[in-house]
Amino acid sequence: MARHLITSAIPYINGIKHLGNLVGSQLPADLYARYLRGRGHDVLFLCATDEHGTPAELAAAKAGQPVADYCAEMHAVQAGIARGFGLSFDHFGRSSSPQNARLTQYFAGRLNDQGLIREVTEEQVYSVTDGRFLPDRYIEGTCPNCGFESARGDQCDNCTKQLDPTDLINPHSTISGATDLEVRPTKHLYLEQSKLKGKLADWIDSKGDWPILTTSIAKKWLNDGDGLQDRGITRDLHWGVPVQDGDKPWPGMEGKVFYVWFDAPIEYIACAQEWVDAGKGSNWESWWRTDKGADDVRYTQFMGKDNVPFHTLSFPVTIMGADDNWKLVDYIKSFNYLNYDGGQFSTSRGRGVFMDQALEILPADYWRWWLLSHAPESSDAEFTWESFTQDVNKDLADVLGNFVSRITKFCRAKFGDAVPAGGEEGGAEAALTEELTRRLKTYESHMDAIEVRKAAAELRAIWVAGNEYLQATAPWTTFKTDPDQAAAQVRIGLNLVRLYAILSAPFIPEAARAMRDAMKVDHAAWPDDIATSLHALPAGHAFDVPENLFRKITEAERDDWAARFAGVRT
Ligand code: B3M
Ligand code: ZN
Repeated sequence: MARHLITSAIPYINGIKHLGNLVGSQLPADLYARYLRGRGHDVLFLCATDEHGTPAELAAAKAGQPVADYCAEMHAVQAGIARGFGLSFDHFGRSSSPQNARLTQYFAGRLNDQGLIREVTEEQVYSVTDGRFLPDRYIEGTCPNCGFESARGDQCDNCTKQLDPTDLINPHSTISGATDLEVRPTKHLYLEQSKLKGKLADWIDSKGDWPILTTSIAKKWLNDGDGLQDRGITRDLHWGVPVQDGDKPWPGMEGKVFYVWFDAPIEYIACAQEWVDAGKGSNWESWWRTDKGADDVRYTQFMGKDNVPFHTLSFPVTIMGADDNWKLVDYIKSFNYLNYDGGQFSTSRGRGVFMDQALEILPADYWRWWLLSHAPESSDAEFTWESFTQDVNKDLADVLGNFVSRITKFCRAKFGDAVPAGGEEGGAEAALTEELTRRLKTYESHMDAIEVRKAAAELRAIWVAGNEYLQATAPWTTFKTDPDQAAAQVRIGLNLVRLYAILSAPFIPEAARAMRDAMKVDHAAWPDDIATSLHALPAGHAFDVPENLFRKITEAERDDWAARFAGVRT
């Protein structure tokens, strides 16, 4: 038994994630966590909401709520949707937790002690009416390039020109509309990442087994000049972790907070502490500190490609720079983008299917299966209603669902509601055993390597093998001449249902649970050996015929949903 720490990139608090976000981090992380638990390993799987920063403040203001209330509400919403998708986090934490505030302040203090923090005075726009410095995106005015009247301080949405707030004509605060803006000096803390460049490069070079997507992005940012510049880790905002040097005030930094990307990854650690404080576990340090037992932990992170630079450079700098026995990540699984029906999913434009909407129209397993079996690993992938309908109907309804219902119904009709006795096995069973033995090994090796699409394809092949066995042996025909032999075939078929329940659980946990319940299996360990597991349910073992596991999506539904989600979410 090994110990596995798994984290998924923590979703921003402002709004509900779309299916592209889901398949790029939380869902494959859940697949891996469920698989490792299934194989008997000790797993700690953590995720949280990323609650600080300008986007949270803006969203709360738009909702007319105090930001803390907004975050508490949205956290509950996201937690509910995560449960709906069967995401089996051991804890779903919050980056606004007191644990994260203390740890973030601790890391900043520690990095300062190590000589890795420098104070920098910058010029920034200050709003006299609002009584605060304004981040670039809180400032709007007329674009000097195209004349668009609501250009933001960082960019014009009309002509896409990158702007500096001081470029804007007639600038005003988007918080109050105030125009009494001034440029004032303000002090910030910079993390001197450049000092750790060599160490970081050696570390990344040592990760030859990482996905190319991960290492290529890391190396690009590390070597292309811009990547490892020293980085401001504080902001003039109210909402965030107050800047402190450990538990002491930081002179000159009063009223400032840490930058959201500084405290968000630290939440991976704080989340383990929250997990313990919530009474769900003990000794979080044994997962996170190499001097306290985390030496034998394998730590895997999941994320979309846009999050790779922060996880391969900035966060490791925090961990390495603190030089205090914190655990570095062992493996980073990153994903390309999932596109939506000829374009991109877009949160800001509300384009595509969002997690709450998906669950309103179909159970989680339908989505889980399609998304994971089309995970954007080697390149971007595309969701289309055509592909979704076709694959769900074929893989889940025709192949798996039909197998389960056919064998259980046939047994009940001819032999009753228990595994039948009698008959002998022959060549067909030996061939099936041989094929499944081989396929199980392949399935396991893809899962161990987190090759999500390949694992899905192998699982599908395992389902198909059962169907082909049933097709070839045809117990309904055998029964007419040799009921005993038909009994042996049905016995194998029922045992396949049990086996499928175990092997499919990481992908489609609800259906797997329904299969296990129908087979009345309480404890189902991962199979060591196919021959044994095809005889796990003995003659006389009672079972139920399950409700249809999967229904087919109709053409009318497909067209209806395609039209409903073609526009913009309201
Ligand atoms: N919240 C961005 C995202 O949701 C960011 C990830 C933080 S991971 C520490 O994609
Ligand atoms: Zn413009």
